[in-house]
Amino acid sequence: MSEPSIFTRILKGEIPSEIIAETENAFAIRDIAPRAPVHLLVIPKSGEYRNVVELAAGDPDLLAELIGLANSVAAEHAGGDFRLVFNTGSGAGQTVFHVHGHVLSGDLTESSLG
Ligand code: DGP
Repeated sequence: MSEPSIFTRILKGEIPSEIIAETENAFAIRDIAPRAPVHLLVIPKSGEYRNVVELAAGDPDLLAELIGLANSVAAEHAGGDFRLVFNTGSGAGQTVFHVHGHVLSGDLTESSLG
């Protein structure tokens, strides 16, 4: 068994982070190092999928649930419009291998997820 991810530890309350919204199978938090005026993360509660490609292949309904959660947190925290980014692979800047989407909003001209 691999170690629980940082997001699993947040979900269990082992690492402090406010859960700002949740659905049956997913939750949302604020990114610890925001790179946009609004920078939230939407995360499946299960850490079994390492990236969005695995999630789409293994559980497309959960991917749809994640996108719905992104839409609702963007409506609540970002006025509606948002960018949804899934870094996929370390070469693309992924550092946590528990699939998560970055919900970005506000002035994005300076934002970079690299
Ligand atoms: P990525 O690079 O795509 O794997 O994004 C991982 C994100 O997770 C990164 O933007 C920072 C965020 N992050 C890492 N550790 C923590 C933490 O302990 N709390 C919160 N809220 N966010 C974290």
